Formats: sequence, structure tokens, C-alpha cells
Amino acid sequence: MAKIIGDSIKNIPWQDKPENYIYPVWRYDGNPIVTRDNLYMANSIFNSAAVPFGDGFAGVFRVDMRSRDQKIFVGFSKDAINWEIKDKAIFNGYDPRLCEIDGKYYLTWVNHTPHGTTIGIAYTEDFENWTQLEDACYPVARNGVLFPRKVNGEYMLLIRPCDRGHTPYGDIFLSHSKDLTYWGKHRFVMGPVKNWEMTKVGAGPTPIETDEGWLLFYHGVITSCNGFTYSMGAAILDKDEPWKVIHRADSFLLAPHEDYECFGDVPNVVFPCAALADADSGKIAIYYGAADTSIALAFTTVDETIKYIKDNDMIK
Ligand code: M1P
Repeated sequence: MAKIIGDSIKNIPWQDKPENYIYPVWRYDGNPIVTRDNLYMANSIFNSAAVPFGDGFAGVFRVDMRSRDQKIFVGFSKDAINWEIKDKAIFNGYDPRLCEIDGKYYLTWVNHTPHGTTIGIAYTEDFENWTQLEDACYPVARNGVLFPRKVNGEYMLLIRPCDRGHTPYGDIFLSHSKDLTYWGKHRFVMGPVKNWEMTKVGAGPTPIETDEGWLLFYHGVITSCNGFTYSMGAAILDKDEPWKVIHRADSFLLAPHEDYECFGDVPNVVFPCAALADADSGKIAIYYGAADTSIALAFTTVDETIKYIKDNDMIK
């Protein structure tokens, strides 16, 4: 039995796996859980993140406005499924992730600069007052994901340097920092391989610490004659040297098969950005953007996911 190392989340959102369903990740039957109807003037709400906060949950939401400006909003929920989104944006940009480190909640997001996108970092203790730090790297980069604790005395950040719109590519790198300002010791973690993740990859939710290593959900992209298709995969990174991939599934865990994942502003997108993981039960709830239009929820357990990764391991 694999174990999650972390907090217990008693009120983690959950639905049992449907009978006769054979794969390790299954969808919430009320998907999508957040749509443009959740916020006045929203064109779409997707690729968003949630954490336990107080006696409920707090979230940061990517909202593309009716003007098509890209903004980040805060929201709150008692059950992590029904969300009230506040009507004032906190930052410009997109694809937010949230990570609690020592009682502070760190937001990383794709921050626009005049020279391209980079990784913004800000923190809060109350989801009202935010302190913005220096951007973590120079452009062009997306998919900045912090680890929930220091490893060997240093903060760790996954980053996906990327293209300027020519040949698409994308590898995941890891950077170290002692103070969340100066980042260095950049290490290659993983890149696109073939098939469902032949074009590019990008880190998803905050990595989940387990007794087997860091469980990383990520997105992988295949290019077909119809454009990109985004699916969710998973890998396990070494506990002490997390740039080392020790197991990686050669097949996706979740791909756009439902209508709300296949139809929308950008069709065929499953884009995981957050996961709630309950250390007591091993239950994991994964939030993902669906077709760049809405937010959906899926469930798994640490055991089922790790078994699937190992059964389909490309690292022999
Ligand atoms: O449209 C699909 C996704 O495209 C980009 O993803 P990536 O970082 O992998 O290139 C982002 O714009 C993302 O927001 C979007 O969902």
C-alpha cells in the first residue's frame, strides 16, 4: 500500500469509482463544476487551483474575461465543489497553481511581461492580502509549480520553458532556491516522449509526497491533423533528488473523451492544475481545466495511480 505523506483532509470531495470502470482515474458525475456562469463578465473559467483553508477551501481561478483579458480571481468553498468566486481580480495572467508551505499559501502563475510570459510568485495568509515576489525566471516560460516543502534545505520549482510560437516544444525543468527569489541549479526533469505526449509536457498540480517519491500529475500533448490534444499523465520523482524520474507511465491517465473536454474555446483539452490528497485514506481529487472553458473534477487513489504508473512504466 502506497502512503501519502501529508495532512489529512477529512472533507475531501469524493465519489466512489463507478462499478465496472477499470481505469485508475474517474470523473465526478456532476462535471463541469465551475463554468462561466460562476462569475459576471467571464468568457471562461478553467485551469484553476484549490487548497484546504479554514474549515473549507480556497481557490485561485483562471478567468478569461469577455474582453479576453486573462485574470486570476480568488474563490471560497465549503465542499470544494460549489465555489463562490469574488468579483475582484488579484493578478493578470493565467494557469495559477497554489501550494501551502509552512502556513503560507503561494500562488504561481503565468505572468505577462512585455517580453513574454514568465512565472509569477506571490503569497498570502488570508487570500485577501498578497505579497508579490520577483518573477522566478526570464521569459518565455509557463507551468511553474512549487513543491510543498523544502528538499535538502531548498525550495524547488518546476518550470516549463517554452517556445515563442514557432515550433512548439516544452520540457519540464527544476530550479532550486534558498529564498524564493534567487533560482539556480537548473535540472532537466522530463520532456515529451512519443504518442500521447509527443509534442510537449508541463507540470500540473503541486507534487504529492508519498513514501515512494513525489507523485507528479502533468499534461502531455499530441499533435494530430486536427491540432493539439492535451491529456493527463503521471510520474514519480525521486524523494531527495526530484529532478530524477524513477517511474513514468507510458499511457495517459485521463484524456478528453467527454463532451465538456472535447468542445469549448480550445477543443480536446484536459489540463490538471491542482490536487487535494488525503493522507489518511489515500484519496486524491484532481481539478482540471476542460477545453479551456470550464473546470472539472476527477478522483483517484494513491494506490491505484502508483500501480498504474508501475504497470505501464517506461523507465525500466
Ligand atoms: O490551450 C491549451 C493550453 O495551452 C497552453 O498550455 P501549455 O502551457 O502546455 O502550452 C496554455 O495556454 C494553457 O492555458 C491552455 O489550457
